[in-house]
Amino acid sequence: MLNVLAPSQLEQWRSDGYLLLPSFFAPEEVKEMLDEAKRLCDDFDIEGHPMTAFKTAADGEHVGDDYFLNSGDKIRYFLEPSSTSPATASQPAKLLVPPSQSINKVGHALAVLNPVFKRYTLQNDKIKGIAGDLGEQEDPRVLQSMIICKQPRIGGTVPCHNDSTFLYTDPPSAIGCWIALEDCTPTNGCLSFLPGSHKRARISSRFVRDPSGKGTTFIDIPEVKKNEENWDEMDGWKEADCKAGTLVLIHGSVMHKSPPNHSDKTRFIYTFHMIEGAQGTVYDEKNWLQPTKEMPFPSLLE
Ligand SMILES: O=C(O)CCC(=O)C(=O)O
Repeated sequence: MLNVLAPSQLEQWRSDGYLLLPSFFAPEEVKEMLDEAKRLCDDFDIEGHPMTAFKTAADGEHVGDDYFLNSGDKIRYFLEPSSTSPATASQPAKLLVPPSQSINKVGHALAVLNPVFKRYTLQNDKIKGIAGDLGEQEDPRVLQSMIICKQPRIGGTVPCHNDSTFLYTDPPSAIGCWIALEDCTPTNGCLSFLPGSHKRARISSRFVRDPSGKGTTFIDIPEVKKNEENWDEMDGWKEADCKAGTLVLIHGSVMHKSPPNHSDKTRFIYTFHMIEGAQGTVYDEKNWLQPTKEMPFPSLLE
């Protein structure tokens, strides 16, 4: 397997819980992914779409309809909440911007179903090398692969969170691979991290399918929640501005977030996650995202 990470980079990863790898992908590789991301957005047909917006806790409620819950083995489009007029009793929600500019994200099985993104994920020797070098997962399985658009002027906040809240395994094992397809700055909504928080943060809450059978909900883990620190308000947050082509590795417990995009520039990225698939680690059956019989989470190193 390709050796990609230097010992100093591994040390930084372990200490900070995230790692920026500038120029991980060459400009022509980034262009291929960005062109494909833009093509997917241009192909978006709003006709028949359920107007599912990617809402988070910052918007008052988290997305959770069937269109979202059944997207793990498909390529589906989720709208930016402020790209639509609110639905009323007499009027359905309507798009306020052209369809291609209304999209918050496209997911969640690009790594399997889209040949371009598959090439930069499951079929990519450098990505396999990263998983090998990190050495944290014996049998990394890829899930939740998606494009996040952060559209100019309307791209919303991603509130402070860690990823194992959303992709819980016992023990926690999620790692995010986040690839900048365009330059990311504080103005167009780059990521920020609280370095080292992965060492102190425990999973205090879980994003799950609602036990009632409809929608999603957060369930707190009371003994952790009651002692939880206010991560968002802490000193020490660092902005992770980066150039197109940078790969950002994100530990499943590290606290991170991104601000809205008030600029005139897009901020397209491609991201996927890996979880431990080897025996001894259990992917939780309550998680919002579930593998299907037709599409189990694919193994990266097979
Ligand atoms: O791209 C963003 O702004 C947020 C992404 C994120 O939080 C994640 O991939 O966990």
